[in-house]
Amino acid sequence: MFRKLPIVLSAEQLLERSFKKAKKIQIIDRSAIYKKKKTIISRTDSFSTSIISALEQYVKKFPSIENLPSFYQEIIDIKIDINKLKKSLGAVDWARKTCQMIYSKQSKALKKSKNIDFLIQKQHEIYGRISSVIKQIDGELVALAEAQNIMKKFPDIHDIPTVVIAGYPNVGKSSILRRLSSAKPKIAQYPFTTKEVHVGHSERKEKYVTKRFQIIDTPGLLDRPLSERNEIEKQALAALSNLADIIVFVIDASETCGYSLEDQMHLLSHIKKMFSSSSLIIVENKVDRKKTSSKNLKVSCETGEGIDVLSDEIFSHYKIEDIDK
Ligand SMILES: Nc1nc2c(ncn2[C@@H]2O[C@H](COP(=O)(O)OP(=O)(O)OP(=O)(O)O)[C@@H](O)[C@H]2O)c(=O)[nH]1
Ligand SMILES: [Mg+2]
Repeated sequence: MFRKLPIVLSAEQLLERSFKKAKKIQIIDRSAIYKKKKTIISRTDSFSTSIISALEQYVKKFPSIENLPSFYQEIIDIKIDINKLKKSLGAVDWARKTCQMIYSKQSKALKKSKNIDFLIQKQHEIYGRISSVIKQIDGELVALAEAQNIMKKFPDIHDIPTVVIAGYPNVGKSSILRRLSSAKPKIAQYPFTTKEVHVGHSERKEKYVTKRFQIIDTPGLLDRPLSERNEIEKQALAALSNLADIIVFVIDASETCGYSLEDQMHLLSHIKKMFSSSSLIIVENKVDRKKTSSKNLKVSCETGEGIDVLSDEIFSHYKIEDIDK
């Protein structure tokens, strides 16, 4: 969704690129004076318009945050300082307008004169004034490029039935996504391996209907108040609140994740209350290590036990009216 954002250059890069492009221009004319005059005008034209149009693209192609799906709005809010971003966009737009003004005013004077010294002087004036405007917004251009780099890495989320896998850190959420889809999230034996949301897909053809789910692996959540949650945990909550039709809550009863079953159950009761409109599937993972007598679904990502049953359970929640979503 954000992959096609234009590459935002720093002030120095933008000026260098525009100067280089302008320098290559050489106009041919039988009259030596006209040749010089036309070349100066053409180079000044090229320099100014390439800067103005780059600045225009940066602002125009930047997605309007208010019109984005709510999940992205929340993730942007977590990962990017929106006020700073708005300020940067405003500054870039101000620079575009200022450069446009400098260029239109001065280029009229250029076109009228035949005095080469005057033309060169005017050309340098335009170069100098535009360069100084661009240098003034260097910080904003860098901030915009940083914001875009973060956004380009956002997962591609679609408006289709969605399963969100959640639970304490290290309980096996990413292992479950790997088992249920072809996605390959990183798996490791330490908490907070997953630092952002990952997406996989699972589909089944049943008679004439293709049932397709988007499955989202989230970073681990600790059982603590929102005000104490870190940026990584907040992304999990953003996925749960904005995307989850079904929540697969993963428990590690073996406690090899490093967290007690009691704490995990406490988090579960919070999740139940917070996201009561989503369907909930409770899964005990790592049953190769410990199997409890609870009624929860039991799986092992190590041996594959129970994965088919989990998949059946997920697809049993598929609503036919969701097909057109
Ligand atoms: N024995 C056993 N180990 C498992 C099982 N599932 C996952 N693990 C191991 O548990 C550890 C954590 O697995 P992950 O899938 O990374 O867990 P996670 O919940 O995604 O972890 P975070 O991203 O850090 O929150 C890894 O060392 C896995 O190999 C299982 O069913 N049995
Ligand atoms: Mg993980």
